[in-house]
Amino acid sequence: MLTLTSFVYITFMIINMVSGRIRSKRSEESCGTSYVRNDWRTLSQDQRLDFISAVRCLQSRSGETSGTFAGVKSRYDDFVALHISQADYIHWVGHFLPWHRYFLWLFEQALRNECSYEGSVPAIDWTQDAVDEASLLGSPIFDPEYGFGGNGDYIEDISDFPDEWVTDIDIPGRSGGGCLANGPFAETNASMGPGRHTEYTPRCIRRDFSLWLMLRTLNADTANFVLDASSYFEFEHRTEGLTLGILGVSVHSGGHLGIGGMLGDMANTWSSTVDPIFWVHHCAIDRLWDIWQRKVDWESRRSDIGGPDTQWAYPYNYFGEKPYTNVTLDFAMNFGDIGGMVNIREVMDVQDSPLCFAYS
Ligand SMILES: *[C@@H]1O[C@H](CO)[C@@H](O)[C@H](O)[C@H]1NC(C)=O
Ligand SMILES: *[C@@H]1O[C@H](CO)[C@@H](O)[C@H](O)[C@H]1NC(C)=O
Ligand SMILES: [Cu+2]
Repeated sequence: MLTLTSFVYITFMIINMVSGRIRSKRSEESCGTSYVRNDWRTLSQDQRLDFISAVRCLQSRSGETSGTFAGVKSRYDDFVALHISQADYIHWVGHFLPWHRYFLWLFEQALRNECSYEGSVPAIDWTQDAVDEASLLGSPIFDPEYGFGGNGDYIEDISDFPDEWVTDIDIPGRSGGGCLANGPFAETNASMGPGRHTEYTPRCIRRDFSLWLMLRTLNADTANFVLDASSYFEFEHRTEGLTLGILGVSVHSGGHLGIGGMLGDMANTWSSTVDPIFWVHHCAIDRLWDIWQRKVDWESRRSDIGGPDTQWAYPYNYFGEKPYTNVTLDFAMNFGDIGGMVNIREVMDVQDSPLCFAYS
């Protein structure tokens, strides 16, 4: 039976929900400390070095999941192993963006809580770099001293590399392939990969730039095409790519394959996280989603979600039809031993609890 009190209360709740007051009230209460994720370009040299030191700190602390993944030698590797183990379930699916949003946040929390880092994961607005080759190569992100270093040395003949090392589509304009030649991670070994391996296989981090691909996919036109999507379903589709081949590469794969080329780690679907530039690129992608959400009609976009729960199902049915359902806000995402299960609903608003940050 509906008592008068509960009727009044429910009516009050509905009015509040419609006016959006409950959520904003909740976020004021639950976001005790919020922080801002800034663009790499706007950080001071000290702030850039702080981020790099924090990453190195995670790489020097002991991991928590080596019981499950033998290759885990550091706290950083916990995140690498989680991404490898989930990779077949979190790409080319509707929850691609929410999963990576929360993944980035977990990594950021580890930097802040375990390595005394006071900043955030930085973003990068690639559209400012992807204007010509000189701007790309000169991007502060690739700086050897205050950035992540640049390309690997050029390896012309890649025929001796095992299949699992090599990107499965041809990347025109590749120009590297060797171990990182400079930068703070040139001496750092990846513990796992390439690919699905989670046993210990120490090896250098490689990059194999294709400036051609970066210029094509990270420019303002591509970003605007993605941001012009009229639904989350379309936004996510445009972010991951409308077709599987090189011509369909969009903002997400563009950063991965443009930096990783044929031999580089960033190009690897499973183990790309071994290259710390992963975090900045994914932050750029997450920032685009946040911009899209807030650009028009925030009230509906903060709860707009969709896309298949299963990899390679419609609209990513490149290999034939697969049964699927579209994800909803109640879809549970898997963060393994690091983060447990988290519903998409929890990560729809970066400024609300539990995330509590904003993009500048
Ligand atoms: C990196 O890996 C290589 C290849 O396995 C190995 O020879 C080298 O000693 C490792 N370096 C470090 C610092 O672990
Ligand atoms: C999933 O969502 C898309 C876009 O709204 C729609 O075209 C498709 O029919 C939906 N699929 C299912 C199984 O409901
Ligand atoms: Cu990923």
